[in-house]
Amino acid sequence: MRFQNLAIFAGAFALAACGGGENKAADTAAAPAMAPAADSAAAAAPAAPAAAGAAAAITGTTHEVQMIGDEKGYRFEPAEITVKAGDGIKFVNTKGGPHNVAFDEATFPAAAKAQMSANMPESNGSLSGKMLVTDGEAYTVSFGSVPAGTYEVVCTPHAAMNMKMKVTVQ
Ligand SMILES: [Cu+2]
Repeated sequence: MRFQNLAIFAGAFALAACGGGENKAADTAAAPAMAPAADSAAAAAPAAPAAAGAAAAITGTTHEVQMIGDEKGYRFEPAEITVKAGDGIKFVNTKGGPHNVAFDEATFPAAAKAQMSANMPESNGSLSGKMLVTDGEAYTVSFGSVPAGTYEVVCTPHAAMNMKMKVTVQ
């Protein structure tokens, strides 16, 4: 486009040089209309907040998952875990935080979001837990009343570094 405008300008100049005509209009008329990016609409639509519900307590085993960032990269250890409904997972910021625990809103079953959110302390109706900043800080999530399924978990600050895991509830 820039090259084309230059060509038009050069042409106009050439005409002006030999004919002395009025050619100023050409270059403004040729300016392309820039369409604004249509990304504001998507950002403006908020996710529907989950209805407030009561947390379902842990009635089974509490498993532990480490959240680690070091020279080997960012990861959950283990990266896959299977629990029973009623079990809990204690996520520990072992190293390299801040880390957090966020279930994938896009793939989490809609009918179970409210319960999952209620089972996540300080999630404010979302499926994202608070940031764990201090080494050793833990965040415990109950899988009470959560339906069977495999759920994707991501650490929001390190999503781009593939810090993800899967939790299967039996
Ligand atoms: Cu992380």
